[in-house]
Amino acid sequence: MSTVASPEELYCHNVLRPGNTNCAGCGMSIGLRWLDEALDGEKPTMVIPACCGIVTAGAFPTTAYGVPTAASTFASAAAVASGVSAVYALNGEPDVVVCWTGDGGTYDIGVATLSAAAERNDDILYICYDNEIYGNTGGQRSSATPELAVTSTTTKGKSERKKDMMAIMAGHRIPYAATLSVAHREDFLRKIRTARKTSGFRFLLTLSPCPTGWKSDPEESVDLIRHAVRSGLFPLYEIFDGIRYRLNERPDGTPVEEYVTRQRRYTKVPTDAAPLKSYIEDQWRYLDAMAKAFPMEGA
Ligand SMILES: Cc1ncc(C[n+]2csc(CCOP(=O)(O)OP(=O)(O)O)c2C)c(N)n1
Ligand code: SF4
Repeated sequence: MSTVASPEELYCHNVLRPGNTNCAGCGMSIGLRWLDEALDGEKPTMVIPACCGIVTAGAFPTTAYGVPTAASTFASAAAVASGVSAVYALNGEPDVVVCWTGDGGTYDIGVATLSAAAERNDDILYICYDNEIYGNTGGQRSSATPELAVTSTTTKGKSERKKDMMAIMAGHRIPYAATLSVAHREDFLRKIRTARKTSGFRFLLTLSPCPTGWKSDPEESVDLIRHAVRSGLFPLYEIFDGIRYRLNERPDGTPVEEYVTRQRRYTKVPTDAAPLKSYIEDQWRYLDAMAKAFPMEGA
């Protein structure tokens, strides 16, 4: 029996197929493949606004997406996903509708319809791949860009802190929200499966390495995210019903410098990276307080 995958196996059933336009080391490539894996054979319907994620498909008439995919404007992505989900429900066709968007589409341009869909608790799995810039248009700052990072519009390093999108989504009291790391495979798959089993609005946020915008080496992408988690810069946690917290990993003392010095977007960072350290401290004080006051049972 041949061990070579047939063209059908290779090209027809995957969310993301070979031949896509992602840069080497792009976090989306891992995220989309793990999304596929965690859905255990179920084919999602994707809704993707005008970010790198829709360029990924390639030029018409071909497409690198192996599942039904709708391209939307930024402002309408969550609304389009709500509509698709409602039609599936009306037709009695069970389906998972995934809204796959960058941070520009999530934190900034699409936040109105995102908020509306979350407030209505529409049955959508919303996944933000957060590369902390507007990657597709040359790496401008977004409200997800961290303090100190150099972008094409913050040439001396950003002055403001990263927006806390998880807290904003928790404020909508949605059934499930979680952060995901492309360096923590089992945790990533588990959270997608938890989200899949939950009905209503689900929000997942994954820090998505972008060698082009972060000015990092493609082969370091996964390691960078591992350092972001270990240093406490990108905490892994879950929020149930907008109130009950489960913290999945604690900082292990890895200095945040190990993360920033490998990315040339941080070349203007002062050598001690003090603002990022105080951001980490504040973030963990907040998360620890929430998890203590409102623990998730079994956490
Ligand atoms: C309303 C609107 N504003 C601006 C643009 C131009 N634009 C196209 S892609 C893009 C960047 C989007 O960034 P993000 O959502 O973070 O995704 P990424 O490109 O990083 O994958 C922008 C600003 C647009 N298409 N529509
Ligand atoms: S610019 Fe960044 S997010 Fe866009 S495809 Fe390249 S690595 Fe991925």
